[in-house]
Amino acid sequence: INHQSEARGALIVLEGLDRSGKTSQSGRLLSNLAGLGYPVESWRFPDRDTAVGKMISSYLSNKSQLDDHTIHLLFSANRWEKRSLMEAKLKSGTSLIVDRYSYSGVAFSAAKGLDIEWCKAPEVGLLAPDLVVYLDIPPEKAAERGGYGGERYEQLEFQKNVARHYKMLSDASWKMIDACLPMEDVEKQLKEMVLDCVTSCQKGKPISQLWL
Ligand code: 2DT
Repeated sequence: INHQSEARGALIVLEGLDRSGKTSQSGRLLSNLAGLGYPVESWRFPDRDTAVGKMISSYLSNKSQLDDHTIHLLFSANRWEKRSLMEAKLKSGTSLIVDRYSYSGVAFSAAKGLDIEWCKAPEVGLLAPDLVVYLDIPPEKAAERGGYGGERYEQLEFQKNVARHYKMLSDASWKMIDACLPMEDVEKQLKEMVLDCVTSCQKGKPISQLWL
């Protein structure tokens, strides 16, 4: 039997504050895994290319205003519209590195004052990540990094509030990396964690669903 052909891919999620290095590290991780011969893709949420994603993008750049509950549900809908493709990719053996997921969804909306349980509800039934890596950086340090881009949410006081909500959502299964370390060190730690996860998924760890 060729077990390799039946091995599924891993769902790896990177979370962290704005400017914590998620996007740079996603790119490095993608090259590292691809270089080792693993089928892998890099995704991000929000996916601004879909119709829902365009509404989200317009909201984030302050070109439109939406009620806090409404935008929350749009972010969730944006994950739901990718769910079946996500499952198909994983089952076909491709690992996905996802820059932000449901935890961003809950942390950012709850930081505005929405009830956490209400925020989690529309995420129930989405695919659960096999690994959540949190790039940990003090909000003040993140703010010092080349400034924010001027989108909604890119303000120190709000980011501090988001950080508090991430801490509330995190559990013992999350892997933390000190995002103040040099990029190469973060990259190396991330690669090791992810290789472990990819291996356990190949060995048959089942795909599960949110919210755990
Ligand atoms: P980027 O700067 O990473 O494109 O994120 N956000 C993101 C939410 O409020 N809810 C969500 O579900 C997701 C995925 C975080 C754009 C901003 O959107 C926020 C930052």
